Formats: sequence, C-alpha cells, structure tokens
Amino acid sequence: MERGLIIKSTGSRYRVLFGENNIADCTIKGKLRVREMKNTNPVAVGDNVFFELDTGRTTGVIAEVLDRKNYIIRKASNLSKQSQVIAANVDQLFLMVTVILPETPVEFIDRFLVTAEAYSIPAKLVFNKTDLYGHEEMEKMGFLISLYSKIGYECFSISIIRNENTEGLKVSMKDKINLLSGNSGVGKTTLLNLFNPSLNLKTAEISDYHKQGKHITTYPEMHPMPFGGYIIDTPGIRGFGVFDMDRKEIYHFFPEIFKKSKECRFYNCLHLEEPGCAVRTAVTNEEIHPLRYRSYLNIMEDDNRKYR
Ligand SMILES: Nc1nc2c(ncn2[C@@H]2O[C@H](COP(=O)(O)OP(=O)(O)OP(=O)(O)O)[C@@H](O)[C@H]2O)c(=O)[nH]1
Ligand SMILES: [Mg+2]
Ligand SMILES: [Zn+2]
Repeated sequence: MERGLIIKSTGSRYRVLFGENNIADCTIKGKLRVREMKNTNPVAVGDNVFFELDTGRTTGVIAEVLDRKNYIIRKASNLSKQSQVIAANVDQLFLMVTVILPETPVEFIDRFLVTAEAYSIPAKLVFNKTDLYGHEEMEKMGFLISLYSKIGYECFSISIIRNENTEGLKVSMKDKINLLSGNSGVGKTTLLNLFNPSLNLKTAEISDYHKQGKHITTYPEMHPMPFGGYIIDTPGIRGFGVFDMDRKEIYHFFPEIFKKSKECRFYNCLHLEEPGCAVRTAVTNEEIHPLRYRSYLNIMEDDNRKYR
C-alpha cells in the first residue's frame, strides 16, 4: 500500500500525488462508498489516502481514507439531503472578490465568512483587479476593507495582471493548504498561474470577462506552490453550505454580532424583535454595520436551510 494525497476528484476518478511527485489515477474500492452515505463523493481533494498501486505505477485503487481534520461541503441541491465534499484538511479559506467585472455582493462575502466561521477555518479576503478600478471603485474597496478588517478578517488588494501587491498574499499562503473560492471570473485560476507558471491552467479569455463569468474551472483541484504549500482552485460557486447550522446559532458566526449579543437582555435573543436587544441598538448607532445585520437577517430567513 502507498500513501498519497488526493489532488483532483471528478466523482469517479481520483488523481493521487505520492512519493516524490508521482501521480496515479485511481478509482475507489466499492466498499468505501458506503462509509459516508450522506456525501455523494466519499473521497475529496485534500484527503490523505492509502491505495493499491498497479504494476504500471500510474493507476491504482483507493482502499482507505485517513481521518480528516475538517472538510467543506456543498449541498448537492436545495431539496436533497445529499451533499458533496468540496475539499478536506483545509488550513485557510480565501475568498477572491472584485468590485467590478464582476461585482461581488456584500451578502455573498458574508455567506462565505459565516461558512468559514461555522467550520472554524480562518478566512481572508482578496480584492482583485485593482488595475480596473477608478476613483469610485477604489472608495468602495476601501470601505469594504475597513469594514472587514475591523471585524478581524485580513484583506489583501491586488492586481494579478500587473502582479501588484501579491507578495503579502504569497507569504500568507506559504506552507499551508489554502482553498481559493469566489464567483466565476474574479481571477482565481489566473492567480494560480501567476504563482506557479508551470501550471498553465485554463482561464477565461480577456474578452469574456465582461460577462458574469463562464465557469471555466469545473472541478476543485489542488496545486502545489513553488514557495511551499498548496492552493485548491475551485469552480466559481454560488456558495457552499454548512449542513448542521442551527438557525439559533447563526449569529455566532458573525463575530461582531456574537460579541455584542452578550449584552442582550435575553440569553436566547435572536436579535430580531426582542426587547432589550443590544445588537439592534448597535446596528442603529452603526457600531455594527447595517449591511452585516442585513446579511444576518437574510441568512436567518433562508429557506434553503429548512431541511434540518
Ligand atoms: N484586469 C484584470 N483582469 C484580470 C485580473 N485577474 C484576472 N483577470 C481576468 O479575469 C478573467 C477571469 O479569470 P479566471 O482566472 O479564469 O477566473 P476564475 O475566477 O478562475 O473563474 P472560474 O474558473 O470561472 O470560476 C480572465 O480574463 C483574466 O485574465 C486582474 O488583476 N486584472
Ligand atoms: Mg477558474
Ligand atoms: Zn439581541
């Protein structure tokens, strides 16, 4: 048996990195499928596995998945109870955001951050395409960076095309397993190509980026970085879900709301209509930003999580 790391999963085929930079294309033993019934894929990018290598040493069969430190899932669909594991054993989550082409909504950022908090995985924001920003966009980015840094999320602002300000991001990613997420077209794959030019991954054509993104990357894939560590490139997502998030707990995943909630009159205050709610007072005097509170309300109302 060999030990390896899953770097790509397409549902039935798994690419495994093992030994000194060797690659094997693997399938899985039938029995393995039963273990995590709720997941459509029992093996995901980032998983450490034991596998039986065939004599040709380029193919094999996965026999065992080692325990995971964490894993990120996405609901297979709103109605089904099935979920898909996007990646396992992730150290940090990065959300790539653009103020224009395409514009990333605040609520999208907040849903991502809530998810990261629920998984207890550190999350950071990367604002990209600053080369395209005029005065107004710069102001908007400045506003968002100050909003999120104040809450405690580290922010980077970069232009990949001009290779501006990317050094800090590199340092932050070094020697870690980093998952890179964000809407289609924000430049995730372009960043991987910049950091590791030998990858030569497919990105959108320049002329395409006026559209909302074309979902160029179709499967999550983990790539080694020359400076140490890995980046998992993911398809532009509409958002990933946290399975067992209880409605009563959602405010725990807004750090500034959670902190303020300790001053609410009722211990079980959900910060909706309750009297003596310190959170709502803080929103009124903008100690908590109204946009964040609005995201909180929207997530609370979200029908998608009703299947709990
Ligand atoms: N002006 C400008 N364009 C950029 C920058 N970074 C990336 N792009 C362009 O944005 C477009 C989309 O880039 P991709 O890397 O394919 O985007 P992606 O996030 O991987 O998209 P999906 O794979 O569809 O999720 C490409 O045309 C890139 O050349 C940047 O810093 N400035
Ligand atoms: Mg891509
Ligand atoms: Zn309250």
